[in-house]
Amino acid sequence: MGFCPTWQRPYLWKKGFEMNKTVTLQEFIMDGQAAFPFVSGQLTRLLTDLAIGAKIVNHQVNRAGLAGILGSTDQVNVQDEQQQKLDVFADRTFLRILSAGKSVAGIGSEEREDFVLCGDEGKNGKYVVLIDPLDGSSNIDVNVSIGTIFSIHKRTTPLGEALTDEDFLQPGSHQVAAGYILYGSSTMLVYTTGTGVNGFTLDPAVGEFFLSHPGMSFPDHGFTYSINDALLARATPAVRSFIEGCREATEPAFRARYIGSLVSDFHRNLIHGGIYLYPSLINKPEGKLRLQYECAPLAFIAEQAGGQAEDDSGRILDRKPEQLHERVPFYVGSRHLLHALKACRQAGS
Ligand code: AHM
Ligand code: MG
Repeated sequence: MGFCPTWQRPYLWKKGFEMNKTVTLQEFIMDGQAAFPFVSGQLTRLLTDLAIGAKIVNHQVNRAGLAGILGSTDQVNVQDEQQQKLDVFADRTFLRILSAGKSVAGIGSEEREDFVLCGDEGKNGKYVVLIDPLDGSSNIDVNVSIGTIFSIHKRTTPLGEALTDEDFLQPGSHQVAAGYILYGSSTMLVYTTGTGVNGFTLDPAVGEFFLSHPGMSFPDHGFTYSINDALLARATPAVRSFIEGCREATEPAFRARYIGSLVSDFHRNLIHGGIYLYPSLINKPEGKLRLQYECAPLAFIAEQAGGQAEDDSGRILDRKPEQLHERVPFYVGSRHLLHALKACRQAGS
């Protein structure tokens, strides 16, 4: 252990919380407010609103089959993908709740072509949110875990002025917070404000998130790789050689695990150790995943948990987006596996 002491010592322990005490997400956020430079009252409000949105979306996800709202709408989103009904619901829910608070100036959603300004044309809120309201939505019809991913930046234009594109096109390294909600066998909210990663599990009986995974970190060694195998023939030689290496390893042997739902695949790898890859492809060099809505927030969490996240040329968090819906190849997970992938790249394989 020991290369990143901050995330080894979860915030609660530093503050002297009793770890046998039940801690709600709200308590945790409130307590953090005073301790960190960016955790002002507005960020507290914003994180609280995201948790409220999570509970509402979770309720709909759980009752989707019963309510007859499974399946697709006939609309196509900005990425030319067919939208699912729950995508629409999640998008509207998060936008409604976040716009109603006073802390958000503007929101970019994976489901919307352009960003949305909140309040008085975005002049007042301190933060900008980028959100994938329901990732992995092609899995909804088959009852597979899905997720929400969010990224929070401080606005760059001064308060009182209208937001510009630049507020939404900041590199991931400027994020003040990022997180995801996993609608799985349990519903979890995992987030970071740059001082480690903490996970909270929803108790559906009382409708409250409780701290269940303090100080999350990638295990030092992980032996799971997650990639859509059908894409491999079109992936780069480095990725093919890396996967070949994983397949050949025997001491210990690797496991291949791919749910096809990014939040679920990332979460499993964070707990057990592993690597997720969505590579650049011969006919699609930019890959599939969106820098702003998926890769940058998960990269922030990964680094805070002692892991690593890269595209084909370097650190995801250093990449400055040129457009809102930019796509990037994405490799994220345990450090030693990212190092091995880099070695394949450097070997020119
Ligand atoms: P989405 O944002 O349209 O849901 O797409 C993102 C999803 C990820 O959750 C998942 O890892 C990936 O797409 C799966 O893609 P593929 O089916 O090409 O393997
Ligand atoms: Mg998505």
